[in-house]
Amino acid sequence: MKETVNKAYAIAKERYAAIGVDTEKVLEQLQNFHLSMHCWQADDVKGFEVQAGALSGGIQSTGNYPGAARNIDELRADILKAKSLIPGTHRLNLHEIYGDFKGKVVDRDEVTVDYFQSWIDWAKENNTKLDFNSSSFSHPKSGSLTLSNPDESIRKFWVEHTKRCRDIADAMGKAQDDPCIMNVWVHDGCKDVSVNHMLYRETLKKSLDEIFAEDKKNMKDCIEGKVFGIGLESFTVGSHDFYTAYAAKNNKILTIDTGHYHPTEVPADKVSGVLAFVPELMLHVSRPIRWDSDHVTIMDDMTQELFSEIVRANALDRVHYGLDYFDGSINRIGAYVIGSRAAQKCMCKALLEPKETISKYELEGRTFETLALVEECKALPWNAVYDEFCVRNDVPVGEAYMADILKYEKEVTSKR
Ligand code: RNT
Ligand code: ZN
Repeated sequence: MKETVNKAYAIAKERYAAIGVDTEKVLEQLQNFHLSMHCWQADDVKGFEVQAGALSGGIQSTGNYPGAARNIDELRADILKAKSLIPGTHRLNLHEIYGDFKGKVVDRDEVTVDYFQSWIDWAKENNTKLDFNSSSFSHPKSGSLTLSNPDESIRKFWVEHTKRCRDIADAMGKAQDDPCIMNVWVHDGCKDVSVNHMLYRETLKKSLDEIFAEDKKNMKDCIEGKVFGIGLESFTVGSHDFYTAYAAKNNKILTIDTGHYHPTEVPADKVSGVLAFVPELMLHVSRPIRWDSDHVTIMDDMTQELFSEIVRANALDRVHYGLDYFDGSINRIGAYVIGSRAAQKCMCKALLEPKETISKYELEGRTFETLALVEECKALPWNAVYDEFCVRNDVPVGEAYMADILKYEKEVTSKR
C-alpha cells in the first residue's frame, strides 16, 4: 500500500506543481492543522456526574448502538483509539460534566479544577491539548432559561458555574502552555409565543458581562448561538445576531456551529462576514439533516466551502477547529474517525487550491479562467496528497481503518 500511495503522490505532486501548488507545503500545513475532538460523541453527551439526569437543553442524541463509553477510563480509551486512526495531533474538547468526580455529587456551582486534574495529567501523558465548555443542560436548574433567567437565584447559579469553568479552562491553558478555548453555549429560549425577548437578552448580556469581567491569561472565550432547540422552537435568546454583536463589541471569539442556521443559510459565508469584526472563530463542524441533528461530519459541500473560505480568507491561524456531533446510532469510534478525517480532507482540498492564481484572474475580471480553475481543482488528485499524509503519520490509508475499528468493537466496545 505504502508504495502505491507514494507513486500516486509523486504524480499528484507534479500535477499540482503545474498549477503552482507546492504539495510539500500543504502536507506541512496539514500537520499543523489541529482538530479539537469533542469528548461527547463517545457517550451520547451523558458525562460523568454522579447525579446525572437525562439529556435536556434542546439537544438530543438518537440511537442506541452498543458500546457507548460508561466511565472516564472507557472514554479515554476510546478517544485514544480514535486518535490512533487519525493522522496528525489533535486536541480534546471537554464539557464540564465530564469531570473526574470520583463518586462525589458535585453540583455545577461547586466545580473546581481538582475534578479536572486527572484530565490535565492524562492530556500531558498523551500529548493532547485541552479545550473546555461550561455545561448548562441536563440539570434540575436548566429549565428553559439559565443565564438569561429573570429569577436571580437561577441566573446567579449559572453565572457562578460559568465563572468556575473559566477558572478551570485557565488552569488547563496554563498547564499545557497554550490557551484553552472555552465555549459558552446555553440553550435558553421559549417553546411558544413569548413577549419578554428584550428582557431575556438584556439579562443574558448582563450575565456574560459578569462572567467575562475578569481577564484570564491562559484561556480564550468563545460564544455560540443557534437558531432553535427541541422544545424551545419559537425563540432563542442567544441567537446568531445576539452573539455576533456581543463578540464584535467585546472582542470575543464567535463559534460557528454548522448545524445552527436556517437550512438554506451558508455557514461558510459567515467566515469573511464576521472576521472583519471579531478576533477569531471557533468552529463546531457538524452535519444537520433537516434540523440540528448532529450527524457525523462528512465531506459535503457545506464543509468543503467552510474550509475553502477559511483558506481563501488567509484566516488559518484565526480559527479553532472544533467538531460537534453526537450520533448514537453508529459505532462511536467510527464516528470520530470518519468525521475527523472528513474535516481534514476538506482542509487538504482547500489548501491545494492555487489561491493566488485564481484570485488574480478574478481581480482582472477574467471570469472564464476563474470559473474554469476552481472547477478543475475539484477533480485534481487531492486524495493522493491526503493518503500520503496518512502514510507519513503512520495511520491506515483510506478504508483500511475499518478493520481496526471492527476489531476494537469485537474486543472492547461490544463487551460493555
Ligand atoms: C448545541 C450546541 C452545543 C452542544 C455541545 C454539547 O446545539 O451545538 O455546542 O452541541 O456543547
Ligand atoms: Zn455546537
